[in-house]
Amino acid sequence: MHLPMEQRDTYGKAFLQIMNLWTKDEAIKQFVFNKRLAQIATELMGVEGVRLYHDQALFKEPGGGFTPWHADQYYWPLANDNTVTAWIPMQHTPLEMGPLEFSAKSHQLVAGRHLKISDDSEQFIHDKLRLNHFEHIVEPFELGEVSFHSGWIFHRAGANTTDDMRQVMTVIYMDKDMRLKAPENQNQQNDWDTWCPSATVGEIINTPINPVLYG
Ligand SMILES: O=C(O)CCC(=O)C(=O)O
Repeated sequence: MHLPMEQRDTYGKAFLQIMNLWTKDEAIKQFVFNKRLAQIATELMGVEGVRLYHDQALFKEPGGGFTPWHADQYYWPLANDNTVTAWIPMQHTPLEMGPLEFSAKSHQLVAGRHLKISDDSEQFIHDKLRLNHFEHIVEPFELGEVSFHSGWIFHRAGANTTDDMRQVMTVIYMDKDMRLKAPENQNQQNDWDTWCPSATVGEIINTPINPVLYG
């Protein structure tokens, strides 16, 4: 995280990440455990309730690079598709700052799901999305707007060409009945070890760091 920009790879240039801040700070815990956001996540997925998978603060530095096309659920050892991330910018985020961009309805596309965030994912997914004529949505965010995206939707972000840090808080929700699946890649193994280490494959992820936030 402390390497100069020019020595980092594309993923490292995209943002600095700090995770599970709710375990370190009471004010952030109140924010992450906010029932209104958790209710919206629950209703969007049409489930009975949601649990926390983890939170994540993302800082795209001044001069920070683009976030390559990817789908989040590639990283997650989760048995069903009922996952959603609330992406919450902490400032007005104009196009020059690299707001989150989406490919509308691209959760229907399976090609590209096997790729981690990289130059390869940027190119491969870009080409597939163009070929299939998915609509590319890029809009600035006002302070106070919150974006929700499902785990298999393809998304990216542009570079931050401003002199200000793009600060974003995210909360990742999952179905409260979500079960752990056997990891299918090393990143999913790492996620299991980090975000729900005491969960058991095939069982509901009911651990102390995955509390039910709604329902
Ligand atoms: O903020 C970004 O640049 C990317 C965020 C992202 O991919 C996510 O929250 O799933």
